[in-house]
Amino acid sequence: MGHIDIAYFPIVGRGMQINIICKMHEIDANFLMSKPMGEDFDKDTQAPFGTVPWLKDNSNGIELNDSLAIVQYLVTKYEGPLTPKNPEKAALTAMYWSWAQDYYSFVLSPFHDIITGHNETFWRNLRLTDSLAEGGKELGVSNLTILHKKRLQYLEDHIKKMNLGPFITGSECSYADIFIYTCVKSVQETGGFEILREQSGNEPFKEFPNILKICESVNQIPKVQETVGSKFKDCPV
Ligand SMILES: N[C@@H](CCC(=O)N[C@@H](CS)C(=O)NCC(=O)O)C(=O)O
Repeated sequence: MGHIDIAYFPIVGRGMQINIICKMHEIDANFLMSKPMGEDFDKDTQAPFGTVPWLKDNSNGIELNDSLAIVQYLVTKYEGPLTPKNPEKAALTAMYWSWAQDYYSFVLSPFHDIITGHNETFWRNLRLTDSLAEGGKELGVSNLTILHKKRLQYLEDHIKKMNLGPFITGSECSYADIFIYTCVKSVQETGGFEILREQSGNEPFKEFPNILKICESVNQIPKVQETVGSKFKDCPV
């Protein structure tokens, strides 16, 4: 058992990037599956904010309950290829991570509610993204598809204008690249996101070649390949 405990769900979500980061930094973590999708951990009673991902480093007792805090802690405390080389890279990485976090929160997460049939208003209101409130599923999917394109277009235009590559902060992969990659791949490959693929002629990133190029650079990293295996195809979302 590793000295770091990390709890998440058996989905890509906000968890797979943490698995990849641990692999790339050779961090020996013990991955727990939280209720209601697993039995190792109860996010409602054990995580301070009732969400996952959650981390506890048993070497010093620190407990973290936010994905950005978790990845920043891991790459700072356990140095490796994803550790930012200077304050400028650190700030840019956090900014691009937050782009992915917003895309996840406002597009992918509400899609999850539609895919999994999560209809409780209170659950959706917690996310401030009650896309099912008016018009039901069909309008919800259509609105979220528009939002998906809008959010991606900003990143695409920015990459082009700033001539960024092969990774989002330059020549080296950052933890932001990993999150952008897991978001894109989950839309491209997981069973649940067929709903969005169908809306976009099976090519949800057709208009975003520069984003796809960054994902391809991440995909070439052997430890990324080793971690993901067939998980994108196996996970529901
Ligand atoms: N800002 C938080 C958001 C955490 C979050 O909403 N996690 C979701 C899973 S990706 C969750 O725990 N949902 C279950 C719930 O809210 O009860 C982070 O990035 O860690």
